[in-house]
Amino acid sequence: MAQEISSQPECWRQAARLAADPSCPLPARGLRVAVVGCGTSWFMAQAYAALRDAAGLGETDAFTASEAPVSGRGYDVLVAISRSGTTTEVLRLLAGVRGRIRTVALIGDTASPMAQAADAVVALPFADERSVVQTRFATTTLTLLRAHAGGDVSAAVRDAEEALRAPVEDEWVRAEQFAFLGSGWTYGLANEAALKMREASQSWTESYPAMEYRHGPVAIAAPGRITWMLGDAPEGLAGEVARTGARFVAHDRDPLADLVLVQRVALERARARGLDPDGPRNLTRSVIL
Ligand code: F1P
Repeated sequence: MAQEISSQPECWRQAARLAADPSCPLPARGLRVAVVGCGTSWFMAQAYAALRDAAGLGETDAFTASEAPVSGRGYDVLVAISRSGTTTEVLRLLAGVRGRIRTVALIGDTASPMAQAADAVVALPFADERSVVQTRFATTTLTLLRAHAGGDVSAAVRDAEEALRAPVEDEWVRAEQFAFLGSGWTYGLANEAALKMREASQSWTESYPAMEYRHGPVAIAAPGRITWMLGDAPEGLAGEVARTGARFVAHDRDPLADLVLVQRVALERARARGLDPDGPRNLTRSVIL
C-alpha cells in the first residue's frame, strides 16, 4: 500500500495522457450517462457524476451496481468501474443491459471478465495494485475521468507530490473518530476517505455532505475526534466544529491530493495498531458472490 500510495502522481500523469487520446471511448459531451461500481469504485463514480454534471457535459448519475435502476431510464451510456473486473454485481448489471445501452468498462486488468462483458474497455494496468485496499487505481481512474471531463489535473499532480511529503500529525494517528465531509464531487472523496480509514485501520469513521453534517452528525463531535473537510468548507462550519472541541481539518490543496494524505493517515493508523493494511480482516480483493 505504501508504494501504491506514493506512485500516484506518476499514475495520474499517465491517466491525463490517456484522457487526451482521441480514441478514448469515454462518453462524449451531451450524452446521458449512468456510472456504477461497488465500494471504492462506487465512490469514484459519485465524484465523476458530480464533476461531469457540473461541467455541463450531460446529465450523469452514479449508482452502486447492485441498486442501479438503469433499464428503461433513457441513459445513452453505462460506465462501469472495477479494479478487479470480477465484481459480481457489476458483471450482472453489464449482462442485464447488454445490447440495450452502450457500456464502457474501466478496469485494471484486460484479462478480467469485465473486458468481455462491455462494449468498450479502458484499461489502467499501470495503476493496478496488489493490496486489498484500493488507493492508486481509484484515484487514477478518477483522474482519467476528471481530465476527460475537461478538468486541469496538473495542479492535482503537483499537490499530490506535496501531500506525499506533508507531515502526518500525531493527533490524526491517535484520534478516536473521524467524520469526512465533502460537497459536489468531493462528497465521493469524503466517502472514500472514510472507507479507507475503515478498511486499512479498522477506524470508526463517517462521511457526509458538508451541509448535512450540521443536521445531526455534529452531535457526536467532541475532543479527541476529527472533522475533515475535503475541498472548500462552507462558511461557518469550521467555527461550529471548533466549539464542540473536535479538531476541524481543511487544507488548501486539490481535494484529490488531500485524499492522498488521508490514505497516508490510514496507513500510519494501521501501523500504530499493529494491523496489516494490505490484507485487512474480513476483506478480499474483490467480492464475488
Ligand atoms: C470493489 C471493492 C473494493 C473494496 C473491497 C471489495 O472492487 O468493493 O472497493 O475495497 O476490496 O471490492 P472492484 O470492483 O473495484 O474490483
